[in-house]
Amino acid sequence: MKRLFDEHIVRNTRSLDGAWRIKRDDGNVGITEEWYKCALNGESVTVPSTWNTYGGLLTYEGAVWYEKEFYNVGGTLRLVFEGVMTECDVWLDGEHIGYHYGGFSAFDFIIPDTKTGACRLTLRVCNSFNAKSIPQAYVDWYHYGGITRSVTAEWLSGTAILSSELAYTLSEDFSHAVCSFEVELYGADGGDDEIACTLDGREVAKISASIGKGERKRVKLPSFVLGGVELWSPEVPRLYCVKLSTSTDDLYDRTGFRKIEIKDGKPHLNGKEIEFRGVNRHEDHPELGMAFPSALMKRDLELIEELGCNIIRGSHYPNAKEFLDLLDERGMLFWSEIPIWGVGFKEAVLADADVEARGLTMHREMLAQYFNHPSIVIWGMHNETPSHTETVYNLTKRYREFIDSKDTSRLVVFASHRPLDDICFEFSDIACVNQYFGWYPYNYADNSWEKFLELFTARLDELGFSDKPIAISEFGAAALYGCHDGEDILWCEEYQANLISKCLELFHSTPRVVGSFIWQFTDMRTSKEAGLNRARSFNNKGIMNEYRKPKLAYREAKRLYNGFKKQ
Ligand code: ADA
Repeated sequence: MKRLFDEHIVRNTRSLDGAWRIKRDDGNVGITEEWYKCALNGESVTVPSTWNTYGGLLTYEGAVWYEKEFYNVGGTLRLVFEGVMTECDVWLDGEHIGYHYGGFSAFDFIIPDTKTGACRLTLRVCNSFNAKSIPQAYVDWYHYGGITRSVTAEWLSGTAILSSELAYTLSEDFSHAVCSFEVELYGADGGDDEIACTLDGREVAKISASIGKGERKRVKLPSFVLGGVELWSPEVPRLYCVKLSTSTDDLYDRTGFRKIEIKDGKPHLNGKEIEFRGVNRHEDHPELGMAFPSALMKRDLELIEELGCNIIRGSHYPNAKEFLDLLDERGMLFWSEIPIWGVGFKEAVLADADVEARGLTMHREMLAQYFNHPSIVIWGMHNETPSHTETVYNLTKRYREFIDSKDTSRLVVFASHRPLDDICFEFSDIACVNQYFGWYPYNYADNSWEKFLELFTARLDELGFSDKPIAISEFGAAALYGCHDGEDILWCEEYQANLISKCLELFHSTPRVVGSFIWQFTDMRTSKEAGLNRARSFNNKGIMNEYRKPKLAYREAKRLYNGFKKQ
């Protein structure tokens, strides 16, 4: 995995990033013509990337085949894909080894008893949409395709450690934590071994385990008490180094101890009330799409820190692990969600059992892969669905039950665009609403935000949720970078800046509102479906343009957010 530290020192790993070859499959004939059986002789590209970066493929939707040769040292080979958009089949030397759906989560395949020597890895990657896709074709981001995140080959031996999750409960005074690790093991050779765990170099747990060859199983290590806990917080993002090892393998990770909860109707972090000063961010670059370059992740984070934010909403899908590592290091909070997004998800789509199951798998993958990141304080279940219907009520209930069965250490929410008839708020720790008064509809001069907040608060109280905090998970207006005119002129920087500053002042001074998430950090390319209402086919509600040049709204939000920080 591409992280900000090495996950393995003992395990033999090799990055498969770099040169690959691709061949587009316009007629979708690759499988029937068995393209996986021999070399594709396609054109060279660099992975990770989106194919939309390459000539002639900017708007291509369908299947593209990828191929790479590498030296296999033999034995148990594990292939780890951190993100392939959106679905893919994988072959090794012409043998089908697996399929994965979902563009934003990592997956792996383990192939035992492989031969030593040069081998050929082939992928059929497809970004088409159908009635069961997550997301649906109607999204407000671009339809990218390709191997968008890193690929790694690993060779496993003995008892290998595939993943680990640390669950902990902090004492009331936060001085100590009762901790337990659950690890996922793989029997590359099978047999007995000891799994040991250290935190910052100090051994904290050990267990013996037997595993069969080819078996994948989860094991809980004995729980232990960690005294003198140094908390992770935005001010002091203290991280602990986790090392898990067997006699033949190792896995490094980092974690931090913190407590997020709602108390007396307000979010509290480590016992202290916290106001969320947030921004929505797409992991998107104007030239490179969702294969977002590492070097620019840090730049984005610095710009968001300067803005005075303490939280980012990863709208609308799990972000690269590397970005989460950065947030862990710098004390930035994060809301992570799956791409069940808006308009495309009509009630009938969400009523489909396959779609619901797919969403559940995405939740399962997100929770498992991001479990140890202290920066993630919120899991998001969905965004702007028909949450006034029983279908979505039942779906939300099941998703919430699932998340609660895996992790009770974070807040769980969804973002509603129909707060006045939504029936799902009981499943959300914060009532999160997306509203665009001042843009759709264009009526912010008549105090619609103030009126809305009154109505919404009254509705929550009536429903018996008088203790439920409100967050404005999206609000904003579009402005074309460099377009200047009066404050009442739509699409101008002045209009956007004025709207955002009025909103921030209002939300900050409304006691029931505990956070605001500006829509959005930067402009970004959008889909054909959404593009009709979007100048340049971009969502222009960024407070910076797509090249991270500040609009007036960035400066206004920076002034206000940094001011709120001091209060
Ligand atoms: C919705 C949606 C965002 C974006 C926004 C907009 O609230 O959740 O992804 O599309 O609208 O710009 O209209």
